[in-house]
Amino acid sequence: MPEKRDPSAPRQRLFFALWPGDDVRQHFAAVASKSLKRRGRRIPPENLHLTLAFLGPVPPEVRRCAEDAADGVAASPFTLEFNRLGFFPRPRVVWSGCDHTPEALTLLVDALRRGLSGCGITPEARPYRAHLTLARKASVEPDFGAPHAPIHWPVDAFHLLESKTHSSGAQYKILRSWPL
Ligand code: 2AM
Repeated sequence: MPEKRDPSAPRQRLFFALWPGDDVRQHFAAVASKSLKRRGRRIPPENLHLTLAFLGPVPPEVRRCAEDAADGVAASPFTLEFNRLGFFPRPRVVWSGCDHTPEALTLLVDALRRGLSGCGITPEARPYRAHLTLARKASVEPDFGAPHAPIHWPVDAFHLLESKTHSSGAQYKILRSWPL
């Protein structure tokens, strides 16, 4: 468990994620441009990411605990193949996903979830579904889905990110990175 809390300490909104390089990012942006046109609020290309585990707004001692947990994660590099669009109706999110989830990704997410539960963060109960959000507040048929040109993303690191919300939208900052 994290050390004792200082209730006046400022909180940071944190999450672990995979962060694409520029070329992969441009491929996702191209898929979004081609497939979504005016559907929903597109994620700006520079913000595209794959969330692994969401911590929410946490105080400094929970951030330290999460970083210690990540230090203890041993995971292998892997390559993701994104090849289809899908839709989550409740948050109205259009995403790109993979037909096949590499075991190394599942093991990485499980290890992070286990580590975070030791920091007092309730782990997400649902099985992990790798999805890279392309647009929010989209209006499409609930069963919307379509294949897209495959995007190969070789993954050799994961990251801790801070999210800040401004009137102009979300701003993400990589705080720390861990090689796989
Ligand atoms: P998603 O778009 O892949 O679903 C940073 O805010 C990221 O954390 C978001 O892009 C979102 O990932 C995820 N996220 C935000 N709020 C969340 C919540 N309440 N539960 C789980 N994940 C959340």
